[in-house]
Amino acid sequence: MTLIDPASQEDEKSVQIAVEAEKAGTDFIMLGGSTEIDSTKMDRAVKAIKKEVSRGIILFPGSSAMISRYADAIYFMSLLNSKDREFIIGHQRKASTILREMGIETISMAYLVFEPGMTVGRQGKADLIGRDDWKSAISYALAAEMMGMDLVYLEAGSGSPTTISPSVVSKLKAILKIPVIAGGGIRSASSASDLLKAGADIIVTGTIAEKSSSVFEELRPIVETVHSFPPTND
Ligand code: 1GP
Repeated sequence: MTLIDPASQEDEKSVQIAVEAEKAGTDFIMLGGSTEIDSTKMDRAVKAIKKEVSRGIILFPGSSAMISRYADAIYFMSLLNSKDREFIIGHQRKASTILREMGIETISMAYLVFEPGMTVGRQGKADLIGRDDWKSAISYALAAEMMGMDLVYLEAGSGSPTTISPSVVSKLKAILKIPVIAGGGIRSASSASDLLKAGADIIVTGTIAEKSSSVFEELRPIVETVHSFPPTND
């Protein structure tokens, strides 16, 4: 999946990234990030991308304000290792009624932020999970599964110099039943491959597309690597 942060650039550039990412074979466009923007701006970005791209758009909101009725779905996410309850259940409480009224599909997701965490670690007041702290990761992820969440997102932070640890992913996948998303710091087919071999079900990249002059060239080998692995969950 390709993450585009509509706060990082003009809509025109977001559209261009989405078009190239679709050409490169990405499966979904994720729209969102840590920088606060309101629903009017989200609406504008979603509509602009939808006009040019047929891939589904899933919102990846940094707050309850980052909602758009024009998206195909939204990650209804909880930053389980935040020290601030606002990121665990506060934004979610504020958004739930409006999401039901909009009728948008919600995909419940546990969001776990690992070291170094980058902007989302700071903004989300995360009690960061150590890169190799698989025990802590497993306890959070299993709790999420037992609470009925659909997915677990393991996040190193956008722009991180390292990805989450493949060995933590494999320990987690050995006992977890729900799919695992890996994101943060993935900039090459080989780092994607390491995470996929460890059992990651979904790979998310953001920065590599936003910073590149040729999104297609950068994303193609990563997407091909992802698609060369058989699906690990039903
Ligand atoms: C951020 O995991 C995503 O939520 C993407 O990270 O920008 O480092 O690819 P990058």
